Amino acid sequence: MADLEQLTAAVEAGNRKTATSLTTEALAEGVAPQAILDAMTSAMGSVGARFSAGDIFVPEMLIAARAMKEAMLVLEPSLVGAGVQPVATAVIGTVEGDLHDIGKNLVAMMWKGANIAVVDLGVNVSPQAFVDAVTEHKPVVVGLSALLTTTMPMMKTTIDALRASGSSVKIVIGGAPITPEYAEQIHADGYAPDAGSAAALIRDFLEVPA
Ligand code: B1M
Repeated sequence: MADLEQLTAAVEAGNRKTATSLTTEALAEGVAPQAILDAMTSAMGSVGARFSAGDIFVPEMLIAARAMKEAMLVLEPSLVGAGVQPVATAVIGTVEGDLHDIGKNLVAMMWKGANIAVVDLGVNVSPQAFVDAVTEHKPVVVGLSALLTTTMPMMKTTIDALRASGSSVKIVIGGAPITPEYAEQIHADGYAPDAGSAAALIRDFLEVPA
């Protein structure tokens, strides 16, 4: 009998082979795809919390995400077959003028781990491109990343453009130079210091259990 607790542990430990074979086993035994997905998102929730607490670091988080990604390749056809949908859509990007994307990619990865469909606009994203993506994809959350003090003001320009377009989408910001005070000052809806906290924050917005 496939053990979903073992699957959670395998993803958390970044054990790709075990995660994939336990997923195959669980599907063969008729375990509901949603329950299998929940076991994996729960693992990524723990990974995020441990990363935020400083108990693990970027490599461990990447390894766990890779294990989930591989097991998801096995699970995805069954999820689609069972009509299981992502809980929401989020748009993310690094603001205009800024080419740093490692942190932004980690946030996108953790959001995917929380079963959120992520539209990643990449780097150097103009305010208008964010507005267009919100119009097209109707996300629940938009994430803005900036790593340079010189591109921080572009976050405000982007938020102003989104609000001027009439959007009330929740806006989360983050990046090394960003502070909670700055987030408040430019009227962002949320600030996350790291990728784990960004996943916890989006779960709070969506009222999704960890
Ligand atoms: Co650049 N760079 N860089 N750089 N770079 C910094 C940021 C810098 C602090 C280095 C330094 O001088 N000590 C400095 C900024 C100084 C400042 O503004 N005060 C700097 C500079 C000056 C520059 C250039 C101007 C250098 C030059 O050309 N003269 C130039 C700018 C280019 C541009 O963007 N227009 C530049 C270029 C580059 C590279 C292209 C070479 C490369 C980026 C490669 C890439 O991203 N694909 C690079 C790198 C690698 C860095 C450092 C070394 C590492 C950044 C990183 O990836 N950290 C960085 C120094 C440093 O941070 N120690 C530096 C790891 C990553 C996991 O952390 O991105 O902070 P981080 O993400 C965290 C959190 O911040 C948070 O979660 C992540 C995971 O926990 N987070 C969010 C991030 N986004 C979030 C969004 C959220 C929530 C949380 O919600 C949506």
